[in-house]
Amino acid sequence: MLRIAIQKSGRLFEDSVALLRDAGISFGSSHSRLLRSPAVNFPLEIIFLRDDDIPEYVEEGVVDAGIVGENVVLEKGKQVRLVERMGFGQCRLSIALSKNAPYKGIPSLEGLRIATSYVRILEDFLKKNKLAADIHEISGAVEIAPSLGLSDAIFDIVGTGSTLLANGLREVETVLESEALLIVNPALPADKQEILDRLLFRIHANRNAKGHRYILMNAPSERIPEIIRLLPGMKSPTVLPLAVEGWSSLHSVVREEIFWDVLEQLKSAGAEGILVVPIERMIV
Ligand code: PRT
Ligand code: ZN
Repeated sequence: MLRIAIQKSGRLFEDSVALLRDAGISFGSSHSRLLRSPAVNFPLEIIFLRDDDIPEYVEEGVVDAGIVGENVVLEKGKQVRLVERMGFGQCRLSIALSKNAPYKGIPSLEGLRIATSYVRILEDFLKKNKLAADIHEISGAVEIAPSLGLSDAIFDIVGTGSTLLANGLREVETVLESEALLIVNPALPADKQEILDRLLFRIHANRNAKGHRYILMNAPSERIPEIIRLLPGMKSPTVLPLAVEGWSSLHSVVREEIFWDVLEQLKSAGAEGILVVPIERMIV
């Protein structure tokens, strides 16, 4: 059985639950009062924790794996193995100044008082840039520190940036681009690794499916070679004869990012009745 920790409530909760459910894993109600929930159809137990505790629990082997923001993983500095970037929970850790404060690049930060709850990451950044600054550790509502006269700058998580704006602050340096990570205990035994691999297989099948579309079209048979050149599919496309003489049906898989471009080119190449359908699961 693999024990995986996810955030109990908060910004990563819903995406983490959706990821497991989309992988076909059923578990009991994920009500916030519940602290653990065994999966009914997969050897997995879900433990609901505060995100700050997840790296330590994973390091100590209290849980085998966890889904948590990279910002938290780096700040806690625990010994964990990174398995996968999850593609959700994106944010950045940035330095912000009062909107009217002068800023001429990183040297302008020298000697400033910076309020943050991310002391370790900020110290690493300052050290790398050979800067001395006065770090004030505070645990919440960091954005109001400059207006209270507590600090000259802040170092905090930024999502859309509207909280900074609302507090009269201006983002001047991005120190870290973060997203949710899947981390595991570095000494994961082989039987648990096997379960993790099964889980990853499902997660990848879903991710691949989301990034691709299945495309079907009809075209005059003499146009097929040209159309095939336009389709960078998984292997070569499927070509089937239509009941009408001289026409074929062609099926392929196209990457999400390029399918609009490909559609236009297919149309100019003589394709008709083009259908684009979502793919539910895709194993490559
Ligand atoms: O209770 P628990 O300790 O588990 O939760 P928490 O309150 O510590 O964390 P939570 O749920 O707020 O965030 C969990 C994780 O989501 C963070 O560790 C980040 O990895 C990620 N994340 C993504 C964010 C944001 N986006 C984000 N915008 N975490 C916090 N914010 C804050 C930001 O600091 C600002 O105060 O949200 C506010 C709004 O941001 P703007 O820039 O969109 O205005
Ligand atoms: Zn937290």
